[in-house]
Amino acid sequence: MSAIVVDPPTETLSTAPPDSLAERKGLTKKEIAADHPTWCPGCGDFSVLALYFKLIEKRKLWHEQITTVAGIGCSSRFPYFVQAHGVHFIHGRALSFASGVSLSRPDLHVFVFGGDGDAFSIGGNHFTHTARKNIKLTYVVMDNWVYGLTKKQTSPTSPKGFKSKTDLWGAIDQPINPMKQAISAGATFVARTTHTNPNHVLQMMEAAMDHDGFGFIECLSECVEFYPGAFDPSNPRKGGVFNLVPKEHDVTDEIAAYRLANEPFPGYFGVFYQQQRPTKNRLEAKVNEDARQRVPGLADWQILKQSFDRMK
Ligand SMILES: Cc1ncc(C[n+]2csc(CCOP(=O)(O)OP(=O)(O)O)c2C)c(N)n1
Ligand code: SF4
Ligand SMILES: [Mg+2]
Repeated sequence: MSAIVVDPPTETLSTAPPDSLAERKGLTKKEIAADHPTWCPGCGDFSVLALYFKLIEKRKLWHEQITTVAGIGCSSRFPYFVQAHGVHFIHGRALSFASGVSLSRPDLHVFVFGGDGDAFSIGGNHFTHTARKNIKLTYVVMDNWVYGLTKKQTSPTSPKGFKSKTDLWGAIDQPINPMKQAISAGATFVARTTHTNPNHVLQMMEAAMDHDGFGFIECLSECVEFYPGAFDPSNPRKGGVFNLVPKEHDVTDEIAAYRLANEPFPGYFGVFYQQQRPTKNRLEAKVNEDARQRVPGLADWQILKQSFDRMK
């Protein structure tokens, strides 16, 4: 049976500007910022948005080179606040939508933002499969250890004992560890940061964007309304400690990455794991190209028709 074929992705997956546009100036924050964010004053999500604007400015990304995708949640309102192509999609399905964009438009850099509930509860399944398929995109989970939008339910990252509307006497379930979850699922870039350290957030976003594959960042982002002070132990300004991943850590060592991820809160910040493995984008492009070679001269729609006819 022939493979189903879509338009041929370009060979290089790059956000570098085409030559004809090389003289164009980078976008300013004013040109990329949309509506005023509707988050509560002091919400950690403001910082992540500001650093996304900085990334776009610094790396001279233009509107037509990026897309911003999210699911549902306070953090997932993100694309509303970015003046560029983007989608506020179904709860937990941001990664499936983003995967389609990434596979069909390899010229774009796809950024996905969302919360811990969106990523690890309803979207847990999609997280696993996007990671194992190594789809080229950058996924920033703004982890506040709670469901913010729906006003304080226990999330998969809420620690035991957290009192919420769903656990009046304190959470009793073992929380998931996003770093371990990402590494074991097959993510090829796994990093951790916190909204209180802007330089570090930007550094991690740039590194994830430059990674050819699924780049995952857990960014602690405080919900000042329903979980105030959750991350104070990681904030030196609140008497906490911000420990960088030790210099001698080998990011290609999966077991060492698990060891880092196993450290008790506040743990470490930086790149835990990075590995080069072919992306689904490249593998699928090759399958499609091979299919075209087998039936030279046929348009994609004709190849598709042949495939369907054979199934009858
Ligand atoms: C199918 C479906 N189930 C439930 C909801 C209700 N809902 C909306 S956001 C959300 C949780 C959001 O939590 P999180 O992803 O952590 O984002 P935050 O608001 O904390 O940033 C839930 C349960 C929904 N919108 N759709
Ligand atoms: S409820 Fe929490 S997560 Fe949502 S905007 Fe307010 S502070 Fe941020
Ligand atoms: Mg949340």
